[in-house]
Amino acid sequence: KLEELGVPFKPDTPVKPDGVERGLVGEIIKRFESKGYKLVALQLMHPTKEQLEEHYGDLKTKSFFPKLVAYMLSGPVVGMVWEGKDAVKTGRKLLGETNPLNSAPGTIRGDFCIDVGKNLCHGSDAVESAQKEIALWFPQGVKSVARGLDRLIYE
Ligand code: RTP
Repeated sequence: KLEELGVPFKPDTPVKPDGVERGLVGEIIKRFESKGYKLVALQLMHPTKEQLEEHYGDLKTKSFFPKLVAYMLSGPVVGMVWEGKDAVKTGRKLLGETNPLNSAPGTIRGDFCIDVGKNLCHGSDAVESAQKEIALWFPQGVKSVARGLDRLIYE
């Protein structure tokens, strides 16, 4: 287990097409950096329909699924992996609620958007999903930058 190895959690946090289009990539990176997380992978990507159907597999039966996939295909996204203490749980706090109208000011969604269908960024909801999502979006592997943990852990 990663926790037993002392490896900090690593959520996968892509900036969605509206975030790239609106020039908010730097702002989103800044929020995670300012909090104290380390950026360990970053990539501008043009996702395929197949990758998105796998990424959002849990939502396949939802009525909004086709629109969600179409929106995620509408432009490039920026995939990121962040490393640090409790990064999944705290990372999602930095993002805010799924619906930006319920997101507190001070969160990314609370400060920059109003539509659930254009909510700027995704954050893995658990360490296990982060591992699956990192494997999906960064198949080349991600190298830890944590002190004393300089080794490939997602090969
Ligand atoms: P994400 O996976 O993108 O981080 O978002 P989340 O966990 O906060 O929310 P989830 O329930 O996994 O939904 C994934 C994305 O689907 C879109 N959505 N649209 N009622 C709707 O139209 C609706 N509900 C969800 C959102 O873009 C959400 O982030």
